[in-house]
Amino acid sequence: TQSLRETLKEVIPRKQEQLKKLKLEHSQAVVGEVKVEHILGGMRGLKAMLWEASVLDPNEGIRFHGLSIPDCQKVLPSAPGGKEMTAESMLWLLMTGQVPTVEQSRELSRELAEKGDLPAFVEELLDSLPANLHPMTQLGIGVAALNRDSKFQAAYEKGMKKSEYWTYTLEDCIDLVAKLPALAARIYRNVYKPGTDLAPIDKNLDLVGNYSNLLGFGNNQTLTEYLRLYIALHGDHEGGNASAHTSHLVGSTLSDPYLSYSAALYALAGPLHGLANQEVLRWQLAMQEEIGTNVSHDDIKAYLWRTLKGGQVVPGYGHGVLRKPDPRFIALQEFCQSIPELKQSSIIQLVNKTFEVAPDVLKEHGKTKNPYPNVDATSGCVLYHYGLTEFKYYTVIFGVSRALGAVTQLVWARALGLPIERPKSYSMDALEGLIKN
Ligand code: FCX
Repeated sequence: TQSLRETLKEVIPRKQEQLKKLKLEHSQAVVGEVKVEHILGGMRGLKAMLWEASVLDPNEGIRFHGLSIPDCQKVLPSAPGGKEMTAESMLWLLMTGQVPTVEQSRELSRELAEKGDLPAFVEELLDSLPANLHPMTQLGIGVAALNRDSKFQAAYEKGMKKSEYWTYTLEDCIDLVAKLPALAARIYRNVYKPGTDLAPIDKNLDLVGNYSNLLGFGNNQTLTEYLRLYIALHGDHEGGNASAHTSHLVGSTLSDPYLSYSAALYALAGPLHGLANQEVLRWQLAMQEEIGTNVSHDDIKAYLWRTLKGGQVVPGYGHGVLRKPDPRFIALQEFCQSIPELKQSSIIQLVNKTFEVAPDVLKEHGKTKNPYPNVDATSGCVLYHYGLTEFKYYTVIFGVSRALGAVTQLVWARALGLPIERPKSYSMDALEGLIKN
């Protein structure tokens, strides 16, 4: 069977040709206009980036190389004994645009497991960090430190050809994805379970199977399957979101994949982005504390208004691009509904009930362009139900996942020879000058 590297070697020349043709024949074609609102409004909606692995439709949600989430759930290989798509199947799809065979995805699992151990100095570095340093800060530090062994950086120093950039980038990307479970689980152990042993990486397990095992939840098949789905689903959400864009921007300077992804993690750590899943749980638990578990729709409505009138956002609702309920939210909710135990869970029921009320309240509030839930509205509640209750840790799981899309883009950006990013900025005076002219 063809390996990931062999498949990419076949796919890349075709894409390089496509890019050449686009440049040659359409460089001057107009696909949109730049308005002052784009410059003042966080570039929302501005068509300004090339991103191969996925495209986000405001109404349908994300598609990975054209495949919707339900499509992926049907065609992407699962782990032995499981039903949900694995992280490595998703990585393969994102990287190559092709659905891997079961054998290909297992082969990738094996490679990742073989490369999964951390260098001793990174273990020592993580162990030296204070337990009250946010887990996301720790993850970024750990990922950045892995760049001591960057193959891209070493080859760059020796002087490699531009055409070789992507091959070394790919090696770093595989190493990085492989080491994320050990890194993320060590942080969990150090912060929340000090003194306990970490399981060794099992060479026969998939990436998320190992991650779950290292976290101490390996015996919980339902949680492990949920994590597989969660991590595959969060893998990529086109290029303009803050974490993906950060990784791409930093990578465009030819910083290696470790430094690029470390930077992305600090964008993900913001409460308007990935940290929202921690915030959702904090907010739902505060609601439960204040109004109890057996709540009516009116109780939730009143609580939502208190949040909004307090000048806060409702975490887990709204989106920069999406204008309908997030299909990732729906897929995770369907997972909960398919497991009787989860259906009965008070926190999952509360998330559901909030979904029944919040869109109307947000519509009445009248500010957000999207009153519907995003993925963060539900992603933490299953973790919480099964005893992974340390919600400051939740964004780390998102961080393990988002690497799949970010590293894919790093490989493609180097394969396509994309340049260093350098958009033009203006002061308000200069902008007024532009408007007058
Ligand atoms: N609750 C209250 N107000 C909201 C809101 C929400 N959930 N979502 C948006 N608004 C407000 C905005 O704050 C803005 O107010 P302003 O005009 O006073 O500044 C107004 O509505 C217009 O914002 P809008 O254009 O709809 O949304 P943006 O593209 O600016 O922002 C995010 C998108 C996601 C940042 C925004 O909806 C939000 O803050 N949501 C809550 C946090 C969250 O769930 N983030 C996770 C998003 C995502 F899935 C992820 O990255 O993980």
